Amino acid sequence: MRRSGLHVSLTVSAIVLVVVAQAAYWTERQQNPSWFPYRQGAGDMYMMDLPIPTATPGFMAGPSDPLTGVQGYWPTYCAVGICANDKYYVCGGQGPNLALGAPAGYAWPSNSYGQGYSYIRQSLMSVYDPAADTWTCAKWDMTGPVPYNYSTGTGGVVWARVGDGVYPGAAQAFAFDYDNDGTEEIYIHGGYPIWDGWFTIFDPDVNGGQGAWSNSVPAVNYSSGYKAQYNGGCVRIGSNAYVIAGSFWGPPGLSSLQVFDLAANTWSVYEGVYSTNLSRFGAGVVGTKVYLLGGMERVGLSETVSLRYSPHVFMLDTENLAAGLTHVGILAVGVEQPCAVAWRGRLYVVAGLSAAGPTNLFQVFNPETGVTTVNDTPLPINAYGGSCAISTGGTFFVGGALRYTDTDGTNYNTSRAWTCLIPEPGVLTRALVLASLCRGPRRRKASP
Ligand SMILES: [Ca+2]
Ligand SMILES: [Ca+2]
Repeated sequence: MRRSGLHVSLTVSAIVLVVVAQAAYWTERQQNPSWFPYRQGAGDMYMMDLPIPTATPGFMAGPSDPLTGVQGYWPTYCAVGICANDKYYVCGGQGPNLALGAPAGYAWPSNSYGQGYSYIRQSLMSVYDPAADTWTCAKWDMTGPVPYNYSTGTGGVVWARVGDGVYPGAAQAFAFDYDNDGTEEIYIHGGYPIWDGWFTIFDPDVNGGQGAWSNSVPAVNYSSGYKAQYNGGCVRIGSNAYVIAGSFWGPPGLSSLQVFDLAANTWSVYEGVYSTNLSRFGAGVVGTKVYLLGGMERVGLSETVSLRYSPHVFMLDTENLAAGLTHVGILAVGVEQPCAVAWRGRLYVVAGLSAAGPTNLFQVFNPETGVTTVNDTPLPINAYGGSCAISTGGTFFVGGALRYTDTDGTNYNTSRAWTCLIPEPGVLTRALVLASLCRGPRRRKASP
């Protein structure tokens, strides 16, 4: 029998929590200017000879407007997000391209070499300073951070290598002070199409503060010959990096694993840690356990998709690698390419592509119970493929690069970015109410 007094008390508490959450939970930050290291002109192979378009009409009116601008603004998605050195780094990703559809009124141009905007692999390097609310971004003239995966052409002109750039997804990077100089290096594993499966490493405090890139030794081949990875997971525990699942990683149809010893610069290979290949999931670490949340599941040599928008949560116990991946729970709503982080024993999963389209859900998975709850604090837009990271103090960064579907049905990349403070476990959460979970896409107001 329910006691009416208790019932009233709980209801009032819930209302108060909702009001607090909705009023001040997500703070929108400056948008990532996402300068892309192309220069207008036609004098060099691969140089863009058309204005850089953007997939977010109306955002950057003026010099960087896609119809009148000359260079620069280039929102991506599936880029990595890393918190390090009190900054938030956003790197790589997919730029706007033909395969993803064109916004109404825009057509994707390509350069006179038949390359460029129709390409699915582009890269960027942007650094956000949360204290100043400012970004610095890679540029073709090399006045910003050194671009990721760049080439230098005639006259020292810099651009991303056509066909390079990566979309590793948000779950394939971490920070680690490798040389113990007090500055964390950024490690990005694999990405498409880095077939050697190595780590690309950014050391931010060299080269006059513009940083420099290097590579680890390549990964070790699996029996299939594969050793690259994208849309997979990569986390660090101590001085070991665990690189797991994803596409083009290990024998087809299986989830495999490699462990990279950061100190010894050596790889260890574990084939077939799960009978299905997982990709497009979120990943996080609690203690010595790695969690993979949501994503896509594939089986067999042909990599047949067996499950889109997986609700499954898998766990890898790094103290018992032989046990492989264990199914430990489900999400409230299955999503691919969510923004996922771990903090103080919980896994936080924001947004993602669900069967009903992009969501703004804020799901919280408790590995102690295997139960997922949903915060009453949705991201302000429905999105997926977003960069994300969490600071040591519990500030959750989402965006700077992400994708959403607008009310016209078009997919847009956007560089909008938000932060929130992760709530303590058990606070600001409520039981799952299915009817209210998936909200329809919203049209974002054009910026003035
Ligand atoms: Ca360092
Ligand atoms: Ca350094």
